[in-house]
Amino acid sequence: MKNKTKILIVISSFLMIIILGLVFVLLLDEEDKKVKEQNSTTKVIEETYEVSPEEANESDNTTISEEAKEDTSQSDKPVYKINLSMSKTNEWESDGKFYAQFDIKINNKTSDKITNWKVSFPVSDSVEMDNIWNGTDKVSNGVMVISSAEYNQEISAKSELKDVGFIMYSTNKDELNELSEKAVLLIDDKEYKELDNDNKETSGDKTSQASDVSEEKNDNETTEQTTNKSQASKAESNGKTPFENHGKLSVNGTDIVDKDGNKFQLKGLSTHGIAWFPDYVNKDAFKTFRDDWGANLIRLAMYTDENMGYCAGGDKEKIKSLVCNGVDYATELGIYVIVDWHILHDTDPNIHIDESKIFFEEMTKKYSDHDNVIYEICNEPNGSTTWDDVKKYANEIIPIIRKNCPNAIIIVGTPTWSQDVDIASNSPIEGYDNIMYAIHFYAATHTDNIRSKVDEAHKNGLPVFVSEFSICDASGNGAIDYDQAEKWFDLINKYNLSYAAWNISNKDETSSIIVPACTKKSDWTVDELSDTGKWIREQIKN
Ligand code: IDC
Repeated sequence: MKNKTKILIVISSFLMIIILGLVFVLLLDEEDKKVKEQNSTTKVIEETYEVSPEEANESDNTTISEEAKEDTSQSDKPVYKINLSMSKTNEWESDGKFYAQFDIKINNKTSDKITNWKVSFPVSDSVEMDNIWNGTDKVSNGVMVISSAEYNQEISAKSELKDVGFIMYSTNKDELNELSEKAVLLIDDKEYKELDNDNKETSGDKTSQASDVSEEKNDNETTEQTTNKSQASKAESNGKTPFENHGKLSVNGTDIVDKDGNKFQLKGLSTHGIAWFPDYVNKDAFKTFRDDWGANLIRLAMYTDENMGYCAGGDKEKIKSLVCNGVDYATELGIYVIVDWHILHDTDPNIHIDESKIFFEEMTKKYSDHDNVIYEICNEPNGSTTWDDVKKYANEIIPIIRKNCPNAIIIVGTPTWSQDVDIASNSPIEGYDNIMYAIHFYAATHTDNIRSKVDEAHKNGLPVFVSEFSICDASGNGAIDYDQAEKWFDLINKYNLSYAAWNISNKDETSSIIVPACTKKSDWTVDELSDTGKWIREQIKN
């Protein structure tokens, strides 16, 4: 019995040890879990503090920004091929004023680059701009217009412009909240409305909205096409563009002839200085001249020496890109275009000959396959500049152009503000085809004595081009002389002279074809044309 008792005691003690061991292991496990949990909490806390205070603020901003995006209901906006998103990314209050920060993004989904973008929205007097980056702001007549900075005017095909932003403040918080909804994208100064059909397969309400919108697009397209068709038929009677009908031009005797050898007359308008009036270099303006005026020519006047001209401190790249845009628009519209090296104040073209060489080398290389481009190498030699001086210059510039464009028409300016075609006709430039000579007139100043120079030149077989004229006096201002203007046009038509009227702008001077009060940059009604504009339109139309 004693032994049995001993065995029982040993067994129960053994069991007790096992049980105690198990309890101990369980307790340890619990403890371990707690420690692990504690560790992981610490880790979360550590991770939280791994974010720097600035970054923490940014993430706060992100939260605000998401709310703000909802707040601005970007998602309800139609999606365009070039889509604007202006969203409020932050807001705060300070000194009793409400501040809001906005981001502008422009997504260019098209295959064309954008060169003139603006964003506009109405503002009341209570809203002020505090700060803007990567853009410029201007308020006029209660409309805020945000334009590009110098370096982000261009948005390449299939790319998005970001990083433009601004902060505005107001005492009226509601107005700030509504700005995004009211923002409109302007491309080439016209509200952009071409919808992106590929984006209509979105969810929920958006789908129905998008399909509504896409119907709207179809309507728009129909209108646009009708307009295009009727406008194209106005361009030339068979519905084709001037270039489609007449192609590469050349000079035959005193005439310009087209690809089929038929006499041809170029009729159109000259810009004012493109650096001063850049907004008129736009496709819709050129289209208006082609379709509403019946013009087949645009002259791009690039001043070389006047106030911030190309060789006088102007932004060369910017000015050059205006020339290139102008050439591109004219080409797309099937019209002819003159690239004009507009000397004036710099009386002798030899003064800037080095820059002229570089310019024409670059332009003719770029447009070597463009048969619609004409090069005018010196607008108006004047002062003591002689025809020999001009010939010396021309004989250096023409070979540069000829290397890239063996047949392009070249217009050479003549002394005395391009009046001395008679002198040129006695000693024309030799060794090249397709050279023409500029005659310029301002009808209230230049009358019979200058017309007789044209008669003389014509008699001598000189091909003359009226690459600039107006019907007021030689200052570009003063009264119109309709009688003299009629006489000039009799001569123009008698000799089948091609011409470009000075000038496409609304500057407050008689020669501007648009009235000063009109700020439209295309699609002008007759009422928006100055007296000069109205008269010249009639000449071109006939
Ligand atoms: C004039 C412009 C005027 C501008 C001035 C600059 O009309 O707004 O301030 O140039 O000097 C020309 C020139 C042409 C002149 C025009 C009228 O080719 O540049 O434009 N003109 O003066 N030759 C004769 C007249």
